[in-house]
Amino acid sequence: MRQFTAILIAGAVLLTAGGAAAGEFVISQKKKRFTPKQIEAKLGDTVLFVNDDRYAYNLFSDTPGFEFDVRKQMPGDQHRLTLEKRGKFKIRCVIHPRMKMTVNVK
Ligand SMILES: [Cu+2]
Repeated sequence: MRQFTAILIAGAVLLTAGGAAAGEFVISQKKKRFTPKQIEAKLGDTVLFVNDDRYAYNLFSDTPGFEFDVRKQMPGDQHRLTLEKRGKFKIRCVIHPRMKMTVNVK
């Protein structure tokens, strides 16, 4: 019962914030692929990268102004990225050169 009340309150907070509420995108890394491969986000949204595979991954971006490197992500690891800047950038993987995805922050 206590948990149910907490959920109702959380829903009310989201409604109050309206269109400005930040959202979260979940990106799965599996079979040397990002799913989804492209997201349209807004400023303040977050992206949660989840390694759903049995192998290590290493996400990074070398798009000028958006550089980051998650370093080695072991199976099951999660990494959350907050989108603090508008623009479009690519994310790739050091270990699997064919892995690519695009993030567009509006
Ligand atoms: Cu990879």
